[in-house]
Amino acid sequence: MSTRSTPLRTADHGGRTDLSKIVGLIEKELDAVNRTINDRLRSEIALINQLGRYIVHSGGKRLRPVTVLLSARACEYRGDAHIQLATIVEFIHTATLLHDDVVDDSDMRRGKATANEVWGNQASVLVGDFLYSRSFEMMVEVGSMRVMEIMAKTTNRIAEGEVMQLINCHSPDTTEAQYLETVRCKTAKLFESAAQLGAVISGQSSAVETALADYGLHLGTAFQLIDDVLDFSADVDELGKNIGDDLAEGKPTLPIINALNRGTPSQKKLLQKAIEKGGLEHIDDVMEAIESTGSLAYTARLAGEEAERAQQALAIMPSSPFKEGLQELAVFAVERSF
Ligand code: GRG
Repeated sequence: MSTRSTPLRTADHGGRTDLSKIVGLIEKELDAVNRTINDRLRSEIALINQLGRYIVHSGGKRLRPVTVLLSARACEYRGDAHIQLATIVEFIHTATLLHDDVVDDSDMRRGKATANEVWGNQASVLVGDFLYSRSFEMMVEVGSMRVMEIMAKTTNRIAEGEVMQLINCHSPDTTEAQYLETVRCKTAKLFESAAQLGAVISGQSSAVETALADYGLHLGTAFQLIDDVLDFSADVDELGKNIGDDLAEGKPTLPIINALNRGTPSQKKLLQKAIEKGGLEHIDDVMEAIESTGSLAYTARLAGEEAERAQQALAIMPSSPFKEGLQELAVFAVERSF
C-alpha cells in the first residue's frame, strides 16, 4: 500500500524507496559494523553466543546503525568511532527487542520464531541484559562523557515509554497525545540519539546537533506510526510478524484511537470492548471500523507529516550524498512495507 500523502522530497527513482540504495552509501562502514557486532557479541557462555547470534543475524534492517553512519558522514566525520557507536545503538535496539518479545509474549519476529519461543523467557531477558551491558562497556571505550550522557538518558526514556505503553494497555481512554508521547519514548528516542551521535563525535555546533536530533525524533515517530499501520495491513510474510498483534494484546495504537474518536456509537462500543479484552475475536468488525473511519490513512498522513519535519530539520546541513541518504531514509520510513 502507499502510505504517504504529504509531498516528501524523493529522489528520481519515482517508486518505492530502495533501502539498498541508501545502504549503498555507507556499505563498507555497515560491513565494519556487522564485523564489530560479531566480534563484540562473543562471550565464554555458549548460550549468549547462540541466542545472540540468532537474534542479530535474523534479518533486521539495521536502520539505527545506518542512521548513525549517515549522520556522521553528513557531518564530514573522519574517524572510526561511528562504527563503534552504530554497533552500540544496534545492541541496545536488539536488547529492547528481546525484552519486548518477552513482555508481549510474541512468538514471531523477522519471519522466525522469537528467541523466547526457542530458548524461553529467562534466557531471552538475560541475553538482552548482556547486550545492553555490553553496549555500555563499549561506550566507555569511546571515552566521551557526552555520548554516555545521551545514551544513558536514551535507554531510560525507552524503558519509560515501555512502562507508559503497559499502563495504556487495555485502556480505550488512551488519548492520541498519550499515544504519541509513548511512541516518542519507546521508539523515536533511539533514532533521535542515533542521528545526534553523528554530530556529537564530529564536534559539530549545538545547532547542527539539535537539527540532527530533531531529524531522528521525527524519523522515529514516522517509523513507529507506519509500524502501527502495518500491524493492521501488512503482508505477514513481508512484515515477518503476526498481523493484528497490537490489537490482540489490547494495545490502543493510533488506528484504533482514531476509529474510537470518529466511529459510530456501535463502532465505539465494539472498539472499546476489543481493547479492554484484547484478542482477535471481532477482528473483521474492528477492521471495518478502522477502514470506514479512514484511520489507517489518518495514521499514515501523520507519519508523512513527521517524515516531512525530519527532512526539514536537515535544512541546516550542507549538500552531500549522505544528507540525501538521510532524506531518503525518511521517505523509506513511510513507504516501507516491512
Ligand atoms: C533494554 C533499554 C532496554 C529497555 C527495555 C522492552 C523495552 C524496554 C523496550 C521496547 C521498545 C520497542 C521494542 C519498541 C518498538 C520499536 C520497533 C518498532 C522495533 C522494530 O524495529 P525494526 O523494524 O526492527 O527496525 P528490525 O527487525 O528491522 O531490526
